[in-house]
Amino acid sequence: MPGFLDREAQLALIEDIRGVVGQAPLFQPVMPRTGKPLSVRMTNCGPLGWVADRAGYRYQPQHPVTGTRWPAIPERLTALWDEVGAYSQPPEACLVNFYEETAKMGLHQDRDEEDLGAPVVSVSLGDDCLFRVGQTTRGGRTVSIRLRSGDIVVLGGEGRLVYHGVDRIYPATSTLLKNGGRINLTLRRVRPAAFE
Ligand SMILES: O=C(O)CCC(=O)C(=O)O
Ligand SMILES: [Mn+2]
Repeated sequence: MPGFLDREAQLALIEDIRGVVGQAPLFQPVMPRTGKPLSVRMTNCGPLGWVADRAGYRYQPQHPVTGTRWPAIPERLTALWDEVGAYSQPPEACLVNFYEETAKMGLHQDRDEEDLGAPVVSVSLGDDCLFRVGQTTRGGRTVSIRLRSGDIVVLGGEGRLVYHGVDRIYPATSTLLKNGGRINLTLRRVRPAAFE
């Protein structure tokens, strides 16, 4: 959904995320086994947060470095989930990815969630990126889309398990973040409703 959030809404979200990062600082995730750092830094808000370390990829209630619980998902984001996610259960995790100029994210599926019936709602803020979307199996045809600040992508329904990734950031294409870079937020439902 190109241009879904206007400038004012984007700035309000940045303020919210500043609050989250103040309580749950960005950490450097690493690849399971190899320990190779991912190029993004991340944090989370919500009852659960996605983490990556030598032991694997998973959702957990605590920040991996500080050991404290993740801060709550800001109301503006739960409202956005209600508006565009249209799912019966609230989101449980909001992953915050911070991309510096040279960061990227390889093609992958989002499938660490137990409830794959729920969509993933993704918000782009700051510099543009080249986003790539493929098929539900690895190696299929892909299309590239330039995502701009304020765009929303919903991975849901038949598209819930498509491969996707970020090939590059276009530095200095947005003035939203004082020091540049790109922030991506993904709202996720992790557990089936029975676990509420
Ligand atoms: O940065 C993006 O647009 C995508 C992020 C993503 O795919 C993820 O965090 O799983
Ligand atoms: Mn993803």
